[in-house]
Amino acid sequence: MKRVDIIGAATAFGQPKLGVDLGPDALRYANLIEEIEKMNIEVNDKGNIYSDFKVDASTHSRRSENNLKNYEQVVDFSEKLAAAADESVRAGAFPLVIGGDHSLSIGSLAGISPHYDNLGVIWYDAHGDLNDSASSPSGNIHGMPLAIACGVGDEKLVNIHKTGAKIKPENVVLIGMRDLDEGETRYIKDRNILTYTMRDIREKGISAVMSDALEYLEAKTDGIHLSLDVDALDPEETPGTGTPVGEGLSLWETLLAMNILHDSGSITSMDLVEVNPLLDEGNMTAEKAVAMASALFGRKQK
Ligand code: 4U7
Ligand code: MN
Ligand code: MN
Ligand code: MN
Repeated sequence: MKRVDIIGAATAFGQPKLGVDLGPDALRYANLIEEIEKMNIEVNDKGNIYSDFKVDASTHSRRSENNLKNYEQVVDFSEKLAAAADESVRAGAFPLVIGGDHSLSIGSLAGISPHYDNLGVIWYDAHGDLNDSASSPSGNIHGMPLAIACGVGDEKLVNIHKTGAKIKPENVVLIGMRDLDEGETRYIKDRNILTYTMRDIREKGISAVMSDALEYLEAKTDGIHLSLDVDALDPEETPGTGTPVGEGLSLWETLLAMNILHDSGSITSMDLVEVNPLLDEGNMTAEKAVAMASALFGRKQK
């Protein structure tokens, strides 16, 4: 890896709560760049990407076209982010896209995936993010990015940056699942997506889960993108996030998971998402997210 490019995805348009667009700066305050540099890795902070649309607190997420809230904003933001992520991979860097809500993965995967024949994806999250506008109970686009990347959903969103699906469902692994909607469960079953629920993790242990996920993906992909939603962790660990779900992963399990991914040498890009400093206790969620990213880049646990 030549260097890590930090791309700040300062967007809150994928969900209704204000403040998640401040996530990239909360991560910088928590010394994200310095901690990665400690691993003797060159870091290039490319600053933040913003939508041309400004967040209006009085109308944010109220209007919904076809059950897709803030639709034009998300389309606009996704195009911009895709261009930045594309440029970063083209330059030989490792894009670390920091959010921002999880709708940013529409843009990051659109920009990154064209550089691979078969990009694998590890989706580390409490949620599957596999809804489309018909199955979504909320209309919040942060619950849809993985479906969109697989080519399911609104045409404009599916065709961001490059026409058609960006990844294949057989190249996806879901880890940490404990809040799946009906339509998502059906899609996972129909496409036979490799899924580790919290129960699976309790039974097998996080280390076996990560090794199995890697073995499954390494055999058939030429790069692996990690999409880490901090709500994969238990809300006691990461309270500063918009859609917390109890009985989640612990920090130590996640640091171990990141060390295993680091040791594989197989991860080629990453999203770090859903840090909302306005919902946090101090800046603890950002601080833990920085620890997770550092572990991915090789910081060892004692
Ligand atoms: B996140 C939800 F209904 N599934 O679609 C939805 F439970 O990026 C939650 O993982 C989505 O934080 C959570 O709105 C999106 C809901
Ligand atoms: Mn989530
Ligand atoms: Mn998510
Ligand atoms: Mn969330």
